[in-house]
Amino acid sequence: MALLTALHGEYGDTADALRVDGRALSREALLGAASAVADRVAGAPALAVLARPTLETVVAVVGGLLAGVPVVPLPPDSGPKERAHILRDSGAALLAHAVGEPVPQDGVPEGVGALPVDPAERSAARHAEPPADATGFVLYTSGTTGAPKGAVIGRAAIAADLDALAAAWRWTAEDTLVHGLPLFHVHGLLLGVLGALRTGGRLVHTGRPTPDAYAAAGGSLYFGVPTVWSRLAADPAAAARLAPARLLVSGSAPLPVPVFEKLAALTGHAPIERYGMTESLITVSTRADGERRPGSVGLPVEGVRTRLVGEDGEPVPYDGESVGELQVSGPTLFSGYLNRPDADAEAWTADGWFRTGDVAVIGEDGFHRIVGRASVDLIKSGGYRIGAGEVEAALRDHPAVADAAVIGAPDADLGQAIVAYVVPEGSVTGDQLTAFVAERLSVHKRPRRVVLVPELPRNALGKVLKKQLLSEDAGR
Ligand code: MLC
Ligand code: AMP
Repeated sequence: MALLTALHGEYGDTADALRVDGRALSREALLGAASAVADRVAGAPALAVLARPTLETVVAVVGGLLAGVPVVPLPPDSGPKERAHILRDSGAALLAHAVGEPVPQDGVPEGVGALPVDPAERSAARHAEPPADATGFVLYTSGTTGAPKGAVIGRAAIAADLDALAAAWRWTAEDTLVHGLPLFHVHGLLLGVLGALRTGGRLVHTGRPTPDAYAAAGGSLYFGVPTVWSRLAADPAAAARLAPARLLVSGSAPLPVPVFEKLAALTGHAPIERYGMTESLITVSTRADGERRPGSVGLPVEGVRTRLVGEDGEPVPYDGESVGELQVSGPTLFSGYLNRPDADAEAWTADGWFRTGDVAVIGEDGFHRIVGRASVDLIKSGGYRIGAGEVEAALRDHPAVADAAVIGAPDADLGQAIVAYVVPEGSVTGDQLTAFVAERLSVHKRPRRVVLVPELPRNALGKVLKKQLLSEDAGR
């Protein structure tokens, strides 16, 4: 069966089946434009896509998928260092971008050719469906240290996850999905674009996920990260305009209970909360036809199994109180990290389960509650996953930085905000350091605050005491 079922005429068509930031395409037009991309990329080792929130990005991604070429979404604001790593590590031969749009020069290795994408182009060629076990994407995601790792995601995993979510959320061709999330992650791209192209409903991508844009979009199904929902809950007039919708879905970070409650009161819809990871796709969710409990992510989706494991390696009871590491298995899991056998060895258990690194509680009724991350060094800010180590390494590249430690400080808007504690050597300001990081890494990895200190608290082994830094920071 095709991955993007709806592209092949199964659910009919409309002139605005797909709308991104105000520009629309029918599914037939998307198929023609994406086939033109597929004609040009067929046989390439991988296709990188400069993933701005545009129609061109969707056309390029679908083109890569039609051709059976692994797609590597490149965050459009990634600095040269991050860009070079992603392009080199993935082995991408081509970088797709909107025709007429400037392509970054820095950090694009020699031999990576630019591929201008024009949504007005059409090709009548029809590419044979690649095998289900072929790679769909290599998605770069942060670990606690080092450069981002490429998670290799199979087409079958995507199909399995989308079908499981369609069942959990009763997501059908009747739905109009609305969101404005970035097109280089699981949430915005795999669920938010491919989901619509598999279930057959319309898609409205709002460019940015602002309360006004969501209010104006008139959808039935809305996706957002908690920051988006909390901004919407702070705008009662916009929130009230979501009342006619069918389902609001939150994920990518914990949805604070007060935001859940406010949203329910303003829109009349208790939001669905679901949990996932780049590596596992979405594995746990509350259901459209089930209880939507604030602070809980519900039950494993169809085909997925979960278990809780204690620090001693023993199973943790499902009593609603005992915490353990959440491990997952099932058809939605990724195939492994690209070029990183060391990371694979850490991530998988001997019996084939994936260690999420999240700490959770499971109740007697099977409902899952995510308590937090096992490591303070994996930060979620605005739903973006950011490794403290990567930001620290970027800061240490600055000649006036002797030492640096990055924490995720609790933040009402972003969940966590990146705060850098820096020991300077010579004269440097916080703003200069923030700008320095922004030149190297994606914008969302910039520290929101830089605190200059004479030294960092360390234990006898020389390890920075991040928990101490977090509590000191809270007192500032
Ligand atoms: C940002 N800005 C900064 C800054 N960081 N300025 C100074 N210093 C910094 N450190 C700038 C921005 O460039 C922007 O400028 C302005 O400040 C507002 O930025 P912001 O507060 O970040 O707001 P916004 O850009 O609106 O971002 C919030 C957000 C965004 C929620 C829209 O964080 C977002 O899109 N998050 C989604 C992440 C996501 O999709 N994660 C899914 C991962 S997949 P200007 O000039 O541009 O306005 C996954 C699996 C799963 O997790 O389970 O789903
Ligand atoms: P990413 O790889 O960007 O998809 O980030 C995955 C991480 O996001 C998970 O390991 C969790 O820490 C976090 N996450 C995703 N969804 C939720 C949720 N509903 N509640 C709490 N944390 C979540």
